[in-house]
This record gives sequence, C-alpha cells and structure tokens, in this order.
Amino acid sequence: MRTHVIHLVNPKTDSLTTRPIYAKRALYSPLAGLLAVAAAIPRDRYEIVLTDENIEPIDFDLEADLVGISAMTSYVNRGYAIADAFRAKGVPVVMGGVHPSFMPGEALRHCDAVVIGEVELVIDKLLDDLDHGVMRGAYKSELLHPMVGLPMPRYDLVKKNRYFNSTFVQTSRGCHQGCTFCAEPLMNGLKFRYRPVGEVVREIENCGSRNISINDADFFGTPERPKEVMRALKPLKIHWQAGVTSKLAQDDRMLELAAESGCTLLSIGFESISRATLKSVHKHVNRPEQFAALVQKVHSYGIMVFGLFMFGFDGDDASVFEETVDFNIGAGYDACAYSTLTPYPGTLTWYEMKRADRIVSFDWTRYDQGHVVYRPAQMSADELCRGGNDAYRRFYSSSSILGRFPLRARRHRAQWLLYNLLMRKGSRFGDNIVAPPTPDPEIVPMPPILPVKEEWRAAVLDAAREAIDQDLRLRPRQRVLG
Ligand code: B12
Repeated sequence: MRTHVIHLVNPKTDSLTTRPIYAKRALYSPLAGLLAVAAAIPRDRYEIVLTDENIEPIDFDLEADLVGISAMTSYVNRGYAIADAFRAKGVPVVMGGVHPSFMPGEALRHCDAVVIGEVELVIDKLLDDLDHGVMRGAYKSELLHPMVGLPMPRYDLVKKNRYFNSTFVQTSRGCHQGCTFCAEPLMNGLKFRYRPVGEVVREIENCGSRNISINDADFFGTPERPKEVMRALKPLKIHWQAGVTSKLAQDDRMLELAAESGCTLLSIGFESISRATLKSVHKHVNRPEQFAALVQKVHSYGIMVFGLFMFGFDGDDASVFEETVDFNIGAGYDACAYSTLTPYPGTLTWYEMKRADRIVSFDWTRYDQGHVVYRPAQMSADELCRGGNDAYRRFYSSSSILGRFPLRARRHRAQWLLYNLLMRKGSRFGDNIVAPPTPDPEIVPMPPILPVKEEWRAAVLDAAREAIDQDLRLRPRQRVLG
C-alpha cells in the first residue's frame, strides 16, 4: 500500500530549449534527472507527483511527505525559492542535480538535504532517514554506479504532448574529454561507464516513444561501443538524435550504422573555428580544418548537423562572430546554437577566471549561456552580447534559412524546418545582456569528483584548499561499484 507522496519539481528557467513557445510545447524536456530519481524510489511505498514548472504551475498546497527539486545553475535560485516556500509549510525538501552537487553548502541553506552526484546508490539511506525524521545534510556515495541494472526512468510521469523531444535515454555516463568549461567529467568521471546494450534496448521498447534523444555527453565517445548499440537499435525502427564530439563522427561505418538505425540529427560540440582556442580549452579532438568536410559527410548519410558553438573564449576578438556565422552558412550547417562562455561553478574555467578576478556576476540566474557574467579578454562584455545576438539573427535570417534549406538532399525536411523556425523564434525571445556586478558568493564550489588530468591540478588544488577552510572536507575520488 502507498503511504507517502513525493513531489518532484523542476524549477522554471527561461531558456531557448525549455520555453513552451511553440504551440505550447518546449523543444526539449529537461526532466531526465528527475525521471531517474522517480525510478529509484520504490513504487510500492511512494506515489510520485512530477511538476515541470516550465509548462505548468506548482501546487504549493499539495500534501507531500517530501519535495525533491532538481537544478542546473541557471535555475537554482528559483529552486531555492521553491524550497523555501515548501519548508515554510513544514514540508521537508531535498535538492539534487548539477548545481547543488557542486555547491552543497549553499543549497543546504534552503533545503534539509542535498544529494551530491548520482542518486541511485544513496536513495535507500535518504528515504530511511526521512522515515525516521532524521533526513539532513549531504548524501553522497563514495562509489559510482556501474550502470548495470539501473531502474527504468518513469516516462509514464511525463506530459509528452508538451515537448517536441520528451524522451531522453542514457547509454553511458562520463566523458574522457575534460573540456575546461564542462561539468560532465566532474559530475560523472573522466571515463565512460556503459549500460548493457540489452537494458538500453529494453528502455527504448518500453518508453512509449519512437522519437528518442540519446543524452550521453558523447555518444560516439569510443569507436566500437556506439556501433554495438546502433546495431541493436536497427530492428526497433525508431528515429533518434544524439550529442557527439567531432572525431568519431568522421568514421564512415559509424555514420552508416547511425543512418541505418534511424539517426536524423547529430548535435556536435564544435565550439570554435580556431584550433588555438580549442587547444586552450582542452578540446583537443576538434580540427576546424575538417569541420566543413565533416558536415558534408554527415549530410551524405541523410543526417542533419546541429552545430554547437561558443563565444567569449580568451582567443576570441570582435571578428569571431562574423567569421563563425559566415563559415556556418557556407558549410551548410542545418542548425547552430551560439552560447556565451559561462564559468560554471567547479569547472576549470571557473577556477581560472576566479583566480584572475574576472567573474563579475555571481547571480546564478544569469548563468544561462546568454548573459555575460565575466570580463572577456579581447572585447567588451557589450560587444560579446551584441555579437552573440547578431550571430543568431544572421544564421536564422530568412535568406540564410532559404539558402541552406535541403531542397534536394536526403535529410528530413520537416524536422529541418521545425528546428530552424524554433531556433529563429526562440533566439529572438530574450536578447543576450551583460549581467550587473554582484558580491562574491560566501561558499566556494567543490566538484563531486576531483579531476585527474595533469593540467587541472594546480588550479583545482588551490580551490580545494579554500573549500577545506570552509570545512567542506576534501573527498577521495569515487570509484565504480563492483
Ligand atoms: C542532455 C543534456 C541536456 C539536454 C536535456 C537534459 C534533460 N533531458 O534533462 C538539453 C538539450 C535540454 C540541455 C539543455 C541545457 N543544458 Co544540458 N546537459 C545535458 C547533459 C549532457 C546530460 C544531462 C542528463 O540528462 N543527465 C542524465 C541524468 C539522469 O543525470 P542528472 O541530471 O545528473 O541526474 C542525476 C543526479 O544529478 C541526481 N539528481 C538530479 N536531479 C535530482 C533531484 C533530486 C531531488 C535528487 C535527490 C537527485 C537528483 O540523480 C540523477 C540520477 O543519478 C549534461 C551533462 C551532465 N553531466 O549533467 C548537460 C548539462 C546539465 N547541461 C548544461 C547546460 C549549461 C545546459 C543549457 C543551459 C545549455 C543552453 N545554453 O541552453 C540548457 C539548459 C536547459 C534548461 N534550462 O533546462 C550544463 C549545466 C551546467 C550547470 N552548472 O548548470 C551541463 C552539466 C553540461 C555542461 N556544460 O557542463 N542539456
């Protein structure tokens, strides 16, 4: 018999991908983390209510035994406000997700408990403590989940008709790239942990959707494993898209299998068209001289390329915007996103900028890759904002869309148009702006897993010493269970 209700809440964020501005739908559901949390909670003992504030209001009067809130940095302040409101009504609150994992001390000012990193290996202890009225403080497993026997995400809780892409399936966690601006290896480790292929297939068969987004940090991370997954996907007759890095997307057999198994779009983190810049942020896999040929090659398999670029690296000056967009239009990218570099707490970019006293705003709401929160090296913050806005306008101008439309190519034209129109509309909604200065945060970040790459050590050890001063004990590196 169910005796308890747990209310899981995703706070609202005004981002390009989560605004429900397209026939009341958002481009992507941001719920993968909470669906995994819901899956880890025993169904016979707890009823789950799931609210995504991006598409529906929160019922603050709902009687729940526990509220669980997930947060990335850009919407953690809203998460804290929601936590404060529930706690004022006497409901215990636990927080998790990327930002609370890096800033547990800060989160604990607003909630009773924080889960640092993965939930699966600590949920039993957390719920036990809840039952005994002693749920408090940080919960963190010293082990990483081996990814075998993960409970199936609770897709039944998602209001699918409110998102274009509602089903996010994870085939691995971790990434061996170690790019300085990314939180993935710090959350999930510098090695890939793979789910058994049979379990991935079973999840897809039972998720209730034939349109799947694979949400691995880099689905093409190693040469053989993705091929094994794609061979198993072939009989399922689904359409899928995934995020990958550029190197193994050059492998013909990889692309052939991708096309045969239903891949329609690859989101590729190109980041910059300058090799020197890419090296400076440890994105060594990317070779700009190969980008245009790569786009053509992916197209030749009938697959679209969504190019992910960033502006504001130290090597960027005011010429970067026009050069990048000219290149993207010339190379025939199907869609592009232009993010502003953001020093997320706990990443190497954060430590470097903090040490150089270049971070201007610590208002987390501005950490959405649209605002500029730091002093760029070779242009003003205003120029960076304007450049980012202009890049979107030019890439999604009517003439660019018409010129790039795949009239005679094998790509999915309806999906192509949908993405271009959605990105055009979404990017015009909120213009990039410079974030006003704020005081420093009182609490320093502590990555859930300490990085091991040689070049990271100096910066991170400094920060770790600071964290120890604040009585956040330095933890040993996690290892995989089993
Ligand atoms: C796929 C992905 C997306 C997808 C979809 C995400 C989804 N469906 O949830 C899309 C494309 C929508 C997306 C968008 C963005 N993303 Co993104 N994304 C990812 C990626 C690669 C995987 C996230 C994921 O789904 N993981 C799978 C789930 C199961 O893992 P999880 O969320 O970590 O959850 C586990 C634990 O954290 C914990 N947990 C999570 N929530 C909770 C809650 C409670 C109560 C508890 C107890 C535990 C708990 O339990 C879960 C299971 O173990 C991550 C990298 C990463 N490692 O997180 C970046 C990442 C989360 N994204 C990031 C960013 C910046 C963005 C964007 C702002 C980019 C942009 N410019 O638009 C937007 C913001 C969207 C928004 N406002 O919601 C950053 C966040 C950095 C930060 N500090 O905030 C990350 C970390 C990548 C990076 N650059 O470092 N993203």
